Amino acid sequence: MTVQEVAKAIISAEREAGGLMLHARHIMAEEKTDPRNVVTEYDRKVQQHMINTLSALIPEAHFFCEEMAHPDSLNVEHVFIIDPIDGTMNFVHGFGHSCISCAYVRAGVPSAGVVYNPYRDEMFSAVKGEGAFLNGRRIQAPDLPLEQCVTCFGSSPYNDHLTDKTFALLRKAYTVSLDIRREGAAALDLCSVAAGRAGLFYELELSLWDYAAGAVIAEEAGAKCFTCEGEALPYDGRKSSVVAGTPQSVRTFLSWESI
Ligand code: LIP
Repeated sequence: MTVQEVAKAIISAEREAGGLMLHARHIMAEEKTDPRNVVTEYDRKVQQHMINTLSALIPEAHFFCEEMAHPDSLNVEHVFIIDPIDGTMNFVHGFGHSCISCAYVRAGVPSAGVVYNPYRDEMFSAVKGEGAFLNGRRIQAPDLPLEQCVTCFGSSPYNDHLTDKTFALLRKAYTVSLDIRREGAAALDLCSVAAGRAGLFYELELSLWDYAAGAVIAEEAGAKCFTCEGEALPYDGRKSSVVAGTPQSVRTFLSWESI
């Protein structure tokens, strides 16, 4: 089974599962840890569809998914890292800006990423070393300075202790860049960077399933992705900060972090 074949299977599974989101009715938010951290029956339905489909493809694969009580271990040959609905708050409130995110890690190497926004029928995909695509057309993150870019950010709503720093950074970004956006789905923010829609994205704490696929896509599009301390993004299951963007914009952001 080649990585390309796995990526095609993920694309197909996400497109099928996207129908569950589009046809959702009476969406009821269930509180997980606090009112800002919610899940719905559709998160679980999408997750189960992805697991059923991909485990039929690779029976021995492990799954590291947001709505699993105990995600599988990551230290095996084949791992799928899935956020079944990234942007759940948007989904619950009808914003029409959420996605299904799935990364494929083979022998510890993030090898493919697929992010599907069913509301816009936008399928972002990448296989390591083969570039990034939107609906099959190549996408590229232009190396522009932040002054010529829009900044996306995430507010880390589950982590009040990060609020002051998040908005201090936002003040700097707003002063330098063309404008700011908080769109509510980290995976789609990373794809906006890959597509050249945004030149910078940051969020001070995300789970692996939030960024695993989008980071592969952004890097294959020529963007740079690091932790907000300028280190390589972890794929060991830890939560992490994320900054992604054009090389120039990321250098600007990281200079702020050092202040
Ligand atoms: C969300 C992220 C968002 C972040 C939220 C949450 P979820 O993912 O996409 O950027 O700010 O805290 O992590 O919970 O909707 O899958």
